[in-house]
Amino acid sequence: MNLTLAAELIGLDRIINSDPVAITFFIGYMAMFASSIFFLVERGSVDGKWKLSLLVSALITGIAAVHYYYMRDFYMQTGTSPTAFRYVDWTLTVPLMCVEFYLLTKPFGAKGSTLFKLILASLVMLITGYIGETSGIDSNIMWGIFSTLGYLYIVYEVFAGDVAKLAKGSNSPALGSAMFLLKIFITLGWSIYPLGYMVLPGNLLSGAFEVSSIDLFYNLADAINKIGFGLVIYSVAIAETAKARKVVA
Ligand SMILES: *C/C=C(C)/C=C/C=C(C)/C=C/C1=C(C)CCCC1(C)C
Repeated sequence: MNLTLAAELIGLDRIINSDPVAITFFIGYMAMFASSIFFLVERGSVDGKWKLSLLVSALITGIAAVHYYYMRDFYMQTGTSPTAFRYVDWTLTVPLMCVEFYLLTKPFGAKGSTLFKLILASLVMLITGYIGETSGIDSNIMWGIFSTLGYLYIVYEVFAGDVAKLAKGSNSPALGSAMFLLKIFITLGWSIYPLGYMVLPGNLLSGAFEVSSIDLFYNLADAINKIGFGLVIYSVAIAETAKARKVVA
């Protein structure tokens, strides 16, 4: 068997030559995988309480990497969006991102109830989003609106609710600048998802792109949000660790 034929059989040819969606699944997988290793190894260079934050970052990208592995296969074999895998991934990783907010603000008094509210809102956002993506052309705008309410609640918590108040009261410049960046992720980075959703048939942007390009939006957004979010937390952890060590020395 020659090499080209072999490459065609396992779909590599399509990944490399002709299908941008397949390429982003492939790159997404590698990037998430590499990020997990990075966060796990770097756990060793930060102080105690930050180790848990970096572990959660590694879990977020690690869970995504496993899902990307399967999503890529599913997409290669069927040419359709791996919607169920996608939502299982998000249902695990978005609550973990809420845990990151909780861990960041916990030293300044964050309570379990704040975490509970954030996770509840993210579940509302994702369950209604999944129903919207699978229920067809007539009702996906309605479910999209319900989902957006969950999303806006998270934005509210981070900008003006408990999370915002605790961060403001902390007097930690490192936490202040991390919160500034995380707010950009939550508003700009996360808004790529509803934009992708609006490309679905029957929705507000349908026809503007091919239906398969919904995965292009989601893959791009996942890479930005999961890896970027982790890097922001990594940078606070490094800055705070250096500060604590200087005080000791
Ligand atoms: C790592 C995965 C992340 C950060 C996923 C975030 C997903 C969203 C912010 C999805 C939001 C949606 C809406 C606001 C309305 C339409 C349906 C969704 C689920 C795509």
